[in-house]
Formats: sequence, structure tokens, C-alpha cells
Amino acid sequence: MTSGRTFPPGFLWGTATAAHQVEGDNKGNDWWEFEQQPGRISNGDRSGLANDSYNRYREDFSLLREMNNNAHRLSIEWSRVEPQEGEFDSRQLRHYRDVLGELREQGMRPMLTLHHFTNPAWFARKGGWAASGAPAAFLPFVRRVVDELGDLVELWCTINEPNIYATQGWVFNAWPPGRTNDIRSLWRVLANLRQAHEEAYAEIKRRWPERPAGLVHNRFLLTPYNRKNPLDQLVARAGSLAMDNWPVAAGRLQRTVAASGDFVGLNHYSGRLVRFDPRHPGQQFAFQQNPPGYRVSDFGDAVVPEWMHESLVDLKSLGKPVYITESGIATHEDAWREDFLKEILAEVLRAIADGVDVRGFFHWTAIDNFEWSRGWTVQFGLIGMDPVTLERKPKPSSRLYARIANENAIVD
Ligand code: IFM
Repeated sequence: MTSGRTFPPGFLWGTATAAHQVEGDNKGNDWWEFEQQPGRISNGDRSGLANDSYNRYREDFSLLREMNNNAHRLSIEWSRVEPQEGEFDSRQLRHYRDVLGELREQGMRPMLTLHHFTNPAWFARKGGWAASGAPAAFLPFVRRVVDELGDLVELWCTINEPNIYATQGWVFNAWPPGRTNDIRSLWRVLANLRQAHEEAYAEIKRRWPERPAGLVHNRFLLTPYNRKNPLDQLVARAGSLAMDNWPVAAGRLQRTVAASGDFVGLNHYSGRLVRFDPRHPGQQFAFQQNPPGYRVSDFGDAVVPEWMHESLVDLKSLGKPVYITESGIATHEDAWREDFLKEILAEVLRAIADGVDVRGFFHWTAIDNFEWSRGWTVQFGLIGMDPVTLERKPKPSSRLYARIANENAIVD
């Protein structure tokens, strides 16, 4: 139970990152290769040294501790641990032991993601996630990590945002492998990711039955423009099924989560209003727009705090705890980030009051980092970074987040 603006006892406060976006010098994966292709990344940007967190993780964790965080979500870079198929690098495994150990030492509970968008170059060359042997090729890496690092991990995320990963790579030609409308491969990728999730979950449970594990789903909310209009309802529903194609390919989210998930990881940022419009047959008669009256992020999406409540309430029927594994905004205006934090957390509290078992909030992200095809042009961080010296510069929003985490409540 919560009262007023206070969160339940033991609530987790953290930030979320992904290895390729922060570590730097991840030369052995498919994203690195993709970044070298002209025209792929805004501004011609590259991940390069990223935040150099591979070397500066101690300093970074101190900044998280200064924000009174009691947890942190990070991912492990598969291409570092298994640079060639079947060849594991024990030095890299030791490095990640140091990273996780340091995090715990600094008072934060590690939530570790096994797959966050990047693949070793050797895996991509074999056809990546569209190839029939993909889950089998992923499993030895999972086993190694589970066996050799698992004692340091408190919460596990198997696969990050399968729906976004698959559509960006095989439909929109925005991410590796750079395919356009390759729907046949899309379904194979989704089916493989579902299988990889289930097998990774089983591995984790075999070794660490008490440690919670789950998949991370990105919910981009599609809402009928006019909730009373059945045609608007229909196109919004059809759009949601497509956006949530991961659960559809998985044979419904309910079944997957019931069988292989101790919690649901929710990444929620935005959505669109959807209206039936016969002038758009190519888009299944659905016209999407940002709702009027809401501010629009540097990504071009409206930020509608109430949609966080709606996304959470939708998950209630799954009957599992929920961690908000990512929430944030792309903006250069940090004052907006401060307002956003208060507004979004008010919606989380409203969902908790409505009976959703939300256990933690991981802000995306800690330090401004490499935002995939948008490169360095958008900023999600509570902490800024000088691009030349890589000096970290906490923003006012980081101080607000520190007070919120300290009080376990929304503060003014
Ligand atoms: O940066 C990404 C992250 O890697 C996955 N979820 C969305 C974030 C912001 O776009």
C-alpha cells in the first residue's frame, strides 16, 4: 500500500543502460559494423568511445550512488564474452564480475540484461536472428553468463524489446541488418527471440531458482482517436497487435509470461492517437497523430504521462509483478525532464493504487549516451557528458531524482 506520494517499501530506484550505448569500443558486434556504413546514423555519428563506461564504471556507479539509487539495470556485451563462436574470453567475464561486484559494493542491486540489440559479428554473418539456429547459438553464451556471473545478479532480463528490435531491423531498415518490409524474416526473428527468451529463462531458473527473471517489452500505446467510434477502436486495436507483435508471435503475452517470467519488464515512452481514415489504405486505413495539447520530445513523439498508467493497468491481468525497466524523454531541456519525472511517477502511483504490483522504476538513462540510429543527437540522461573530455556533468534532474529515491516518494 502507498500513501499520498510515497512508494511501497523496498521499491527499486535506478537507471537503465545498455552495453553498446555506454561502454565504448565495442568493435566486435553488428552495430559497430552498421555505424561505419555511410548515412546510417544521424549526423554521421558513431558510438566510438561512447561514455567509456567500460573503463569508467566505478566513477559512473558513484554518480548513481549519489542519486541514492538502490538498483541499476545494465547489459552484458555478447561480442566481448564470446568474440568467436564457442570461444569465450575469460578476461571479459572477469571484467563483468568486477563491474557487477563494484555495483553491489556501492549499494545497488544489479539487474542484468542478456540481449540488448547487439550481436557478435560472427552471429550476424550466420544470418543473425533470422537464421534457424539462432536460439541454439545464443544459449552457450547465456549458460556461461548464468554460471559465471549469476551469483552477483539479483534480477535478470532476458531479451530487450523484441518488438522494436525486429521491426527496426527487418521492416524499417533503420537498424542492422537493414531490411525493408521483410515480413517473412520478421516472423522468424520474433519466433527465435521468443524461443531464446524461454530457453534463457529456463537456464537462469536451473541455476538460480530464487532470482526473478523476465522479458522486457516496449509498449508504444496506440489509442483510438474517438473512443466511442468502433472504426477508430478497430484500427487502434489492429495497430496495437502489430506493435505488440512480440506477444502475438509468442502466442500471446499471457502464455509466455505465465510459463517463463517472474515479472514483466515494461519500457514505455510514448504512443499515438489512431483514427480510421479511408484515404490511407497503405497504412491499413489508420491515420496516426500526436494528441493535441501535449509536448513533443526530440524523437517527435508526444509525451502523455497518463499513458504510463494505461500501460501499467493493461498488464494487471498478467498477475505478475512489474518493473518499469525504462522510462524517460529525449529532450535537451532538463527542466522538462524534472516535470516529467514528477508527472510520470504520479501515474505510476495511480497504477499502484489501482492494484498493479509495480516494484521498481529504472530511468532511461543515467548519462547521455549513443542513441542507436539517432547517434548523439538526442539526450535522455540525468547526467550530461562533455563529448571531448568525457567529463560527467550531473544535471538538475539528477538532483531531483536523488531526492525522490531518498524519500521513496515524489518530492517538490
Ligand atoms: O536507447 C533506447 C534503449 O536502448 C531501448 N529502449 C528505448 C531507448 C530510447 O530510445
